Amino acid sequence: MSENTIPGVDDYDGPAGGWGALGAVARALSGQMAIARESIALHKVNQPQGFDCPGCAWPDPKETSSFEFCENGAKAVSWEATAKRVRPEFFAKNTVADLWNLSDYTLEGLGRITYPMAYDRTSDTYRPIAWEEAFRRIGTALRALPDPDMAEFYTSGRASNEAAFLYQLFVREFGTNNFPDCSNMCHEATSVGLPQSIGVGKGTVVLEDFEHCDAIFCIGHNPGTNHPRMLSTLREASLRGVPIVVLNPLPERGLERFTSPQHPVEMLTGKSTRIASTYYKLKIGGDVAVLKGMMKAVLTADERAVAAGMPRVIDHAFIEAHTSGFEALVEDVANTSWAAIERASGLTRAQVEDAADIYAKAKNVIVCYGMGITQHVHGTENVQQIANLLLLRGNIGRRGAGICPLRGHSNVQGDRTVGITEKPTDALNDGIRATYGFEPPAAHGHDAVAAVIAIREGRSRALVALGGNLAVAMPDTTETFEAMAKLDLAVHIATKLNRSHLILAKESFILPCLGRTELDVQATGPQSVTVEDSMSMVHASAGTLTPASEHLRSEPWIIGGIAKATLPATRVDWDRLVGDYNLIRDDIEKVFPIFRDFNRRVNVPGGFRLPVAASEREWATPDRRARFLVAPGLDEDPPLETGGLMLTTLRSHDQYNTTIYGLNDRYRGVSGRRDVVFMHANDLSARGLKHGDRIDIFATGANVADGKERAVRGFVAVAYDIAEGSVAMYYPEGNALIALESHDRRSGTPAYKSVPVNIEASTVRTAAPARPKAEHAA
Ligand SMILES: Nc1nc2c(c(=O)[nH]1)N[C@H]1C(S)=C(S)[C@@H](COP(=O)(O)OP(=O)(O)OC[C@H]3O[C@@H](n4cnc5c(=O)[nH]c(N)nc54)[C@H](O)[C@@H]3O)O[C@H]1N2
Ligand SMILES: Nc1nc2c(c(=O)[nH]1)N[C@H]1C(S)=C(S)[C@@H](COP(=O)(O)OP(=O)(O)OC[C@H]3O[C@@H](n4cnc5c(=O)[nH]c(N)nc54)[C@H](O)[C@@H]3O)O[C@H]1N2
Ligand SMILES: [Mo]
Repeated sequence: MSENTIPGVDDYDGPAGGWGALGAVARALSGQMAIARESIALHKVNQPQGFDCPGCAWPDPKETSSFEFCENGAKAVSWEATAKRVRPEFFAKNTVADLWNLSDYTLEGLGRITYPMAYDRTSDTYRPIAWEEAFRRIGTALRALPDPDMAEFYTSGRASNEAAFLYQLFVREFGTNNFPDCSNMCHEATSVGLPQSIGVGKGTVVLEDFEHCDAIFCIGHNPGTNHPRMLSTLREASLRGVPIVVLNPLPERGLERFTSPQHPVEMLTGKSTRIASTYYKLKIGGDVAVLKGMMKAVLTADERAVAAGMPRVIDHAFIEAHTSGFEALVEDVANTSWAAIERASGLTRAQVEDAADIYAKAKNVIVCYGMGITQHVHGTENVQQIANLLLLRGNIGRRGAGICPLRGHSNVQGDRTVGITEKPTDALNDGIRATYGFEPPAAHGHDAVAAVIAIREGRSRALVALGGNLAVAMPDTTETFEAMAKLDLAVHIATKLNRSHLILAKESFILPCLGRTELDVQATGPQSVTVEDSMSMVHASAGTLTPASEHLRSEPWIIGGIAKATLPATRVDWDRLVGDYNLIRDDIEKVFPIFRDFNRRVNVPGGFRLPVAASEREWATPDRRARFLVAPGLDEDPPLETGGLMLTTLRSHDQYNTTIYGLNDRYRGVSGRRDVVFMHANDLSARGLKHGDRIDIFATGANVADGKERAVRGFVAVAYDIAEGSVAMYYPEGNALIALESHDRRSGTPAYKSVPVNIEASTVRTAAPARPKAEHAA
């Protein structure tokens, strides 16, 4: 780092985990939680009788394991179980115009919403409203739409299977498949790409496979922050001597070394375990080049082995018996030059060959990946190149081997399984018709990008959001905010206040719900819900804490209320289902036969695994084979302009998506601020800039193809050990740079991780997003 100093920016020398993590938990708890609630809450996380951690979707170790320590899990729990409240009296004293001026961090930090609220235009405040009155007005507004396809029904992936199932049932009976979903911004490239490759859009490994693998590749994910319990798994593998190869443009501490708070000796001696055996800092968007380069090296080694009469390097028997498309892949890889691979990846041929060598020498390989792979213009192709690499040596459908997408929200995968999809299959619609006797809509609906564009163009007039913070999570902050301000109806089912709630429709409602940590009592008594983790394990979750307010209702209850008020002739007995979630599970089983014997199996500790055909080497593809799929070319994204840089947007250690827990990013050495841009020293000096300078960032290429300027200004340049030509800043601060149209062509996943930019010395000092033209505000 250069000699200049920036307040709040320093080098972080420690490992991931360790005492720093314990200290951070203590601070999170003392800042947010009442002591009485805290002691109960943390001990019930991911326990057989407790609630599923609302943090990430990494699976739990063993059926009856003891509580696994996790700093960011503790933050997620304490953030929900906070003692702070935002009450009707607070809303009465603060106009929406005032609230807009608070930061995202402050807004959510106000605490749990306690009462249903409706916007009142005369006073520019949210006012309390009785539940039944809110439902009546929402039902009237939805029924007033000329066409059900003019409403959008968003889901954020924290919703339980039971809530999500009722939600899709209501929306389909209402008559639309407009299901924008947080998954559309996240692993949609997986959901679209993997079914074409291996017949299923989910990971093929289970946790136990990590005990039997001989090499792990971690591509484009940051487990120290986003899936911290995964570090225990990686630590065990490292201690077994398993090579762990990382491909990431940034040096992420959690992937370098880890001190396990579970292991007293490491804690007391200050020792840490190395995680990555090799760390390749590739260029942003260089993944296809590295993956093709590795395949090229493997295929070359195989040719040599054949010529020398040695055992083959590829698994030829598997390829013959189980796959199609191999010849086309060989041809594509042969046509890809090493010069092109080096240029696009930023790595040398020798480095790529070394990675390939580790891959080829390991009998069983697991490849893990996250948003660094999916959130690109060619996200789907990226995912498919990973599948190609694994298939070359039969690394799918075998113990200790497979593909491992790290899912986002704790139940995003489950929500999709129980019907949150804009493209219903015939089987789904048949199941609904047979179970409920109404005709579900067949026409495909909107995903997240299509939904916001429809709202922008006035084709959609209503938004119902089951959780989340859609306006802030989406690209193009300015346009998305302006679009949302045109709605006739906005309904937010939420636990905490966020900026999406402050973008006003003609009628706006905030409906506060129970969180996963809280006791949910319905007509037949306390209820449990179910969730599905990244490895297709389904298990129960039952809240134990006293609800934050007596006026809160569960998500299923709220959905039932809206459904009854919207659909006077409904075919669904909402009260019966809401009164006993076992009956919802019985219905899930009727519509989705894979949930066979659901209520019994979910009560077994640890739950059960949903079938993943590819794990058994059954390929649900058109030709019943796993398919090598060729992606032409190497440049994931349009080439940069001369002097341009490629920007990626990422999460700090103190955030959960748009929820900002704090202003620190400990492992990257940042404290008390988020207005930073990480840059290579050479990229700074090439622009006459130095560490600490204020800079403005201008989108180029595809993100300004419509002729509009997209820029964020007044950020601070931080010299960082990032790949040259690549720069990084936090999400959502960077979202204003990305056009809604800049997304993966095949899956619609926004290209949040490949944003071509120019960077210049700053001319201004503010960075806050502007309030949209408030059409419906006072
Ligand atoms: N505490 C916490 N936990 C979370 C979340 C959270 O915000 N906070 N969010 C949840 C959700 S919804 C999700 S989707 C997951 C997200 O989990 P991750 O996928 O880990 O999320 P990101 O922070 O977006 O970081 C992705 C990583 O990709 C790297 N990267 C960026 N561009 C590229 C590239 O072009 N190639 C490669 N190879 N790498 C690249 C970045 O340096 C970063 O290390 O975590 C979930 N868990
Ligand atoms: N630039 C950039 N943008 C991104 C990303 C990126 O990497 N870069 N990542 C994308 C990804 S992967 C995702 S998943 C999306 C996330 O998009 P979302 O899922 O829409 O966003 P969150 O920030 O997770 O939503 C937070 C809000 O959820 C509500 N909430 C919390 N718990 C509950 C609950 O139990 N029930 C209900 N009903 N509400 C609850 C609270 O009101 C809180 O304010 O963002 C995407 N946006
Ligand atoms: Mo996500």
